Amino acid sequence: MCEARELYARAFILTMRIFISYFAHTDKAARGRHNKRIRMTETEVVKIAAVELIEIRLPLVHFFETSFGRTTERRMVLVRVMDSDGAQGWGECTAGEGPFYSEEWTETAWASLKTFLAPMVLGREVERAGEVFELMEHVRGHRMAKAALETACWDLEAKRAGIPLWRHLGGVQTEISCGVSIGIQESAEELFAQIEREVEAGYQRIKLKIKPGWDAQVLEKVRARFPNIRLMADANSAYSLADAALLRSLDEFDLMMIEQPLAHDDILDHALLQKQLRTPICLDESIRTPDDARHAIELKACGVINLKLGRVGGHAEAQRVERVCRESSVPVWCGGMLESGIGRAHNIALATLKGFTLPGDVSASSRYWSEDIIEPAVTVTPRGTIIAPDAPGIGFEVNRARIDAVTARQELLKAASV
Ligand code: OSB
Ligand code: MG
Repeated sequence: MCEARELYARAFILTMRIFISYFAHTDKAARGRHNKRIRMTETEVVKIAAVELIEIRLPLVHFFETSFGRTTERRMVLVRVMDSDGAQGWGECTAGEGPFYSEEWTETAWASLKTFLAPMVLGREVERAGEVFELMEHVRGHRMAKAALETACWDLEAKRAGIPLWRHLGGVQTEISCGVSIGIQESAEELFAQIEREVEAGYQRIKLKIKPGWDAQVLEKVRARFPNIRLMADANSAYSLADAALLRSLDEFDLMMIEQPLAHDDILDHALLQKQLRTPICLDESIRTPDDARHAIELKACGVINLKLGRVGGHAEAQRVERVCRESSVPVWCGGMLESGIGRAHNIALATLKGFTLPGDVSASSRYWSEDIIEPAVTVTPRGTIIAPDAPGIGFEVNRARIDAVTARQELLKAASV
């Protein structure tokens, strides 16, 4: 009697289990047809309920000049994503104030995010931040705008999981090596003073911006004055193949590399130039996709790649570029775009990946801002490193009051039904 009752109970439970799994399955299949589901963690599905766009203006403590122009104040778009459980994540768009480094700039980033990109993510059930880039695949280009939104989702996901973003990305270095990028100055003396200061602070390598008229002679003087520093130059596409002789003359200054001497969208001419130089070429502007990296390596157009989150479209694409480079033993380092603390924190997380073997352009907040928008500000150790933070997500507190004080415009975009 007792046995029969137990059998009956077991049969009942089994029937109920089949019943439940049948409905769960059809429900999932039905939703899958209408809505691609992407899982943020192993067990949770996250619904992106709102996206806030915030444009801030931050004056630089010192102007920054490259071959394409001078920047005195940054206008950047910040992105805050919120899920239906109230968790949030922050990202930053690295587009410049004008379409000079690339075709993206603050206004196109704002418009692209508002009109196309945020609507592609809003209301979507997302299983993994690593698949957010794919949700936006129908938009061509606009990688900096995409990266702002995508990186915010990574911060949110890492915060939900309660782990630092750098660990979540698969980072292995607890401390990253830092260099500085020094812009074109009013005089050689001013440049020497800056180099002196940065070397004194412990930075592991110095990058100098060059352009026609501020190149060989300046580098010669700098090398004479600082014979032992790790030195490199960044031309931001200021030269052509016709300048090969001049570029070859830089070989004697023992530069670690020369960054992006030729056109912003070129790979082939860089390969032709590399054959004529002893100094390795580092590509920046030319590398937007994992395929660009593969092509450049295949053609021997460079010996090093500067990897920037915004330029490639976020963490998932950056991981793929890092992998292409690592598998070909091409060293990478993390570039900078004069980021506020939010973008800087994302750069720190990225630079902990295994392939980042050279000092990058990620440096202390105080070199850029009188007061950053995160707390604490990013600081550099006397040995020229930044220690990856322990706190969940980007690992720094976002100072909303400071952001509000420098906000030029703000807009909250919500999913149609939450
Ligand atoms: O080419 O790496 C570049 C800044 C703005 C645009 C392009 C570049 C740079 C830098 C500055 O070199 C790096 C930094 O200090 O953030
Ligand atoms: Mg560069």
